[in-house]
Amino acid sequence: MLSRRNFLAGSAVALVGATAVSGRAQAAAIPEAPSYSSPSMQAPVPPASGQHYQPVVTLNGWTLPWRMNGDWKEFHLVAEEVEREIAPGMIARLWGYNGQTPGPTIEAVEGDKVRIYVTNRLPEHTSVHWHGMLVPNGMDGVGGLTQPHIPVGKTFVYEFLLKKSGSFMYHPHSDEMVQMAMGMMGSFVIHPKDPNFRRVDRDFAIILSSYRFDPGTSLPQVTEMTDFNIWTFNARVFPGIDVMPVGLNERVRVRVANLTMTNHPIHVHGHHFAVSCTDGGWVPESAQWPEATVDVPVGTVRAIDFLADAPGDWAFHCHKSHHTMNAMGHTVKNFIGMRQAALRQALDHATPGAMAMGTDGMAEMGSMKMPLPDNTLPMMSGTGPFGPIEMGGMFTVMKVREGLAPGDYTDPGWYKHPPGTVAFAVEAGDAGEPHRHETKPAPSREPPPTPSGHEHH
Ligand SMILES: [Cu+2]
Repeated sequence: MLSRRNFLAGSAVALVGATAVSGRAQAAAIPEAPSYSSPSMQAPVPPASGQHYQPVVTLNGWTLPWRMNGDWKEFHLVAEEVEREIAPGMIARLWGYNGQTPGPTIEAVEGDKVRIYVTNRLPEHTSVHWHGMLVPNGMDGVGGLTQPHIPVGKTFVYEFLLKKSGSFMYHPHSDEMVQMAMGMMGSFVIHPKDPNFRRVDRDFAIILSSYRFDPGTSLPQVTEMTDFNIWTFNARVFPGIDVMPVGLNERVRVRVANLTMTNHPIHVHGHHFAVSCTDGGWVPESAQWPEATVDVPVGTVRAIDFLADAPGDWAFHCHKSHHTMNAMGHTVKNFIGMRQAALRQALDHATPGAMAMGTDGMAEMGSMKMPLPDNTLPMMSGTGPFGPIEMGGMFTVMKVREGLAPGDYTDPGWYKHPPGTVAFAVEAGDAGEPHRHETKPAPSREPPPTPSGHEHH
């Protein structure tokens, strides 16, 4: 298996090779291609020059640095093999850009002229399509239709004016089924020219991607059409997904882009929101309506805006309940309600030593420590202040807190509920008004260290 060290050494060699063949003058003109190998969240990057904007935060991701060359904003994407930690305990061998999948978020401003270099270090040709963006036809990135595919080892340049602000994506339009199933995608955010237009205090970017991994393997099945088993926010699953820390009464935007092969109803607890923007542009305020769940169809972006006016730890997740699970067998028989003794007897007869499980539901999976094949995640995991959180996949927590400093994205820990505000057990014999047996977090359960560490870079 390719080790990280060998892989990096290999990339460096490839870079030297690529620049050597493209000629000295051109090599000097190509901007550096930054690389990021960590799945931890990079703090938002305010623009170093030019028009100010509120930068986006990519959960478990980062933003691509750029340089000015005359009046062109220049970026350099490198399509290449990457290793992605899906969550602690599982490394996937995927394809992406500049060291990660999803690729870095590209941020620019309406009216910018952008020049995007794309170097192909994949084992096959590729191209980049700027999804939802209004570009000249020859810059649309459809291999064979609007440009030749970018051959292995070559660098192509895309140049266009950013006509409209909004929430977009980039992904290949070459061998699309394979390249997207291998993780090639990224967010592209164009900020409005007027920094006060629909301004928010926190702006999160999430791309939904899905994979089919057979147990114990690190390469996804790229020909899978429907039976995916790893459902991700930015190629991470719960409990490996960054939390979303939000200051009380801040205005929040979450941009959700879907490059899976099915729709995802994204549900936010404790708040009502409106869809402010799609990959077709801004939704006029007069055309918005309140929502608690928004369906994000395949190949679209939905940006939701809301006021975070309720303190607490609020679940933020896909509402398809099998998308908040990690890899599991889908042919498991339903034993709910079956009498254990009869079941055990039958099982002992058929498969001596087998475990009878699931007669009361599958919640026990949340705390069960079963031996797993290497490089495979439990179906559900993660522990909260009150016990196991029986989730995996597309699930994270929005942590709304009073007094959170602007720009602070460190995990504030678990919410401390005001006394008397947590659901509680009643006891037999309680008469009239139920006696309030205060529910306390389990004392032994400290908030676990944040899986991704939330390093600031
Ligand atoms: Cu879903």
